[in-house]
Amino acid sequence: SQTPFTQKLREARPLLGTLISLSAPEVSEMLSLAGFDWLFIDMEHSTLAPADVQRHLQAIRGDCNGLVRVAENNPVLIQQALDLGADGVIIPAVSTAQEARQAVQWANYPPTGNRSVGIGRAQEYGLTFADYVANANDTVAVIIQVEHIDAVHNLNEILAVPGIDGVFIGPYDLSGSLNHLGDVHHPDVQAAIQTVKTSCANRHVPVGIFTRQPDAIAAEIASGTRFIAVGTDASFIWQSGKAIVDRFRDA
Ligand code: 3PY
Repeated sequence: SQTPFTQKLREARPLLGTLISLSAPEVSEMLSLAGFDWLFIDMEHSTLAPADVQRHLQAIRGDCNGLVRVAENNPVLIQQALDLGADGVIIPAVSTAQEARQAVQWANYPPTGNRSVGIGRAQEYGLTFADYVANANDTVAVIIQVEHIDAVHNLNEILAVPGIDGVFIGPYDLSGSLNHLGDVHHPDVQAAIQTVKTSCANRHVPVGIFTRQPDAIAAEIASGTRFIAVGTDASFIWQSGKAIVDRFRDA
């Protein structure tokens, strides 16, 4: 079984992941075999249904964590992703302390929270129910996404909410909220990102980020980013295919 993502976040090693958007479980099997530390399985912007996500989680090999981004901050979606056996949930667009508190509550069993009790893959269909319930509040990662300028303004209150295991910056939505949609290198967007990184560092909250650029990984690690999602499964396929087609055309 995998080292809990919450434990990996406490260690010093930076964690490299990528976005999973395609439904074939072989995609997660291949990328975990390739050595990614974690996979960002996306239910917000993909066709992935719960059964697809479960197959991805079942296909992961080695010490790679499967984290599921739910479609929205919602108790049913969070408990469902966790019952499928996700090592953690990524909650999109958390912009207030109240929203952060709700996410933490919905992802944790009583008495910490009010996650509903189910018997699914996470509990080995009931075989290890008691063990899972006893440990889930410690092992399940609750990652909130900071991806709106309102969240940056409310960050100190958000980070004061107990039970947040990490903050994942969404540069693209953040750029949209600053009226620079897609221009993640715009100084306003970069300044907001730096504010988030500094506040998280001050509070010892691990920070993660999405980037489309493999060249950006070294600088992210140097600046203290603890978990990085680089590119998407789909982008790996079309970029490799297009590079071959372009070489053929140029030949
Ligand atoms: C964003 O950049 O907005 C994202 O959510 C990417 O994960």
